[in-house]
Amino acid sequence: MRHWFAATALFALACGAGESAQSKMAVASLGGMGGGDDASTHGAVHTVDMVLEDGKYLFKPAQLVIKVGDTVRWVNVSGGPHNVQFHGDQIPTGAAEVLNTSMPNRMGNLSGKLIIQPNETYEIVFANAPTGNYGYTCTPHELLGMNATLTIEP
Ligand SMILES: [Cu+2]
Repeated sequence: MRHWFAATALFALACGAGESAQSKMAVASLGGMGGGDDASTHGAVHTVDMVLEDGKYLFKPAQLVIKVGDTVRWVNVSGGPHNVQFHGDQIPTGAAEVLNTSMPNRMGNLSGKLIIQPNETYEIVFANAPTGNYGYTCTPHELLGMNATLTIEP
């Protein structure tokens, strides 16, 4: 009964003389609100450089603390190609699903695409990510010790 009443009321409103412009505005504004809740993606942006320095492949900083909703932007500064690959056994419970959903252009499970061009970037927005420590590596340079830890706080 409730739906029937609402639909009838809207219909009556839309058909009311001189009311159509106002009704359209109301509908437009409702539509805008339905565009998605981006509030959790407006956190701080942190930069991590990926470098080859003195013969060592490094994430700089190798330890980074962020808050849920923040963005991390990895930059291919030197020594690329690099990528970001999280270790499945070094992330909080429930994080794998969130990461695989949040990581753009994955080339595999928990593994971001290679960034090849100088200063090319790779970004992850950690919205809805479980808090805790996230160990990750760079697939091409994992055996060369290119590892880092991200800590997500509430
Ligand atoms: Cu690398």
